[in-house]
Amino acid sequence: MQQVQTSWFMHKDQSPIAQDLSTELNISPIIAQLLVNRGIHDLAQARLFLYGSLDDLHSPHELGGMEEAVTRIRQAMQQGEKIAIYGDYDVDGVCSVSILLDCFQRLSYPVNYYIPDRFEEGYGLNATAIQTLADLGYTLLITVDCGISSVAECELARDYGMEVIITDHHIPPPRQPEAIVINPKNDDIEAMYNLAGVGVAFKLACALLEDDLPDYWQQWLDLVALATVADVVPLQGENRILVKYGLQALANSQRPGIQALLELTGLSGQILKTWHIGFVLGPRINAAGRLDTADHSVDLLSTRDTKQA
Ligand SMILES: [Mn+2]
Repeated sequence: MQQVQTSWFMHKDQSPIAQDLSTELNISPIIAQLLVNRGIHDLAQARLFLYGSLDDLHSPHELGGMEEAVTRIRQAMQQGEKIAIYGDYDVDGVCSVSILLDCFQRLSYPVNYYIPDRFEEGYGLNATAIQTLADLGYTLLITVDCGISSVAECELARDYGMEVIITDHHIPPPRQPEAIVINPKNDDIEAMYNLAGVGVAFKLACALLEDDLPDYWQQWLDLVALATVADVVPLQGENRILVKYGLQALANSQRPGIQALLELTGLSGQILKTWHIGFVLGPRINAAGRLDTADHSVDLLSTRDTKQA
């Protein structure tokens, strides 16, 4: 049998911070040093990294634009306006759409969604889609996972009498669209800075449902984990917590579409890791938008019918 030839080179001197972490948290000096090597420099940060729980999630209202967005959506619902969710064809986009669709369903308010065609239209808001939605009488557009660069398209929407709420996580351009914008990259809250598109849509959905069904948000954790991992955002801050709990939620998901997907991939009853999302589940959800239309993936994640799933 071949001998393993790996050598480990350790940082010789443990920094005083690492020693503190090791004593205070009762963890091995090696783990403490690893935390320090990864930029974790105080007890609170280390505790959150190792033991962060759902109670540590920030209120959605800490995100800029949230109040305005919630007020505008409630107004639209009171006035019976037609609302469309404008998504994207990747895992982040379809999970975001599915969460908001479910949220509005809980609120008993009918909404529709639009996902551009990957080949014909490409990513993000486009003029033809906006015109189509305006012609259909939509007056409020809520983007997920896109929109932060769509200055001209938002102007066009305005010309058509449509208001746009942008929820996005991409880095904003110097000039942002004239719209209600929720994007953690605009805020200075470290824990939420790296949220994926789904994290931002999730926060909006939490805020919309907090009066009627304050605990319902836990049912979205499976989709949040799925899209957060598939979108390859850093698993730090809230992402780490959302994925930690979301992976368990995914394995135990009551969503017929997730159950069907787990069964098909031989993952039913297994402990799920991020690898399973990145290389087994994610690509299958992405495939719909690459081969035909991402609507199939939204249907899969939204259906309550086992047969259809
Ligand atoms: Mn994304």
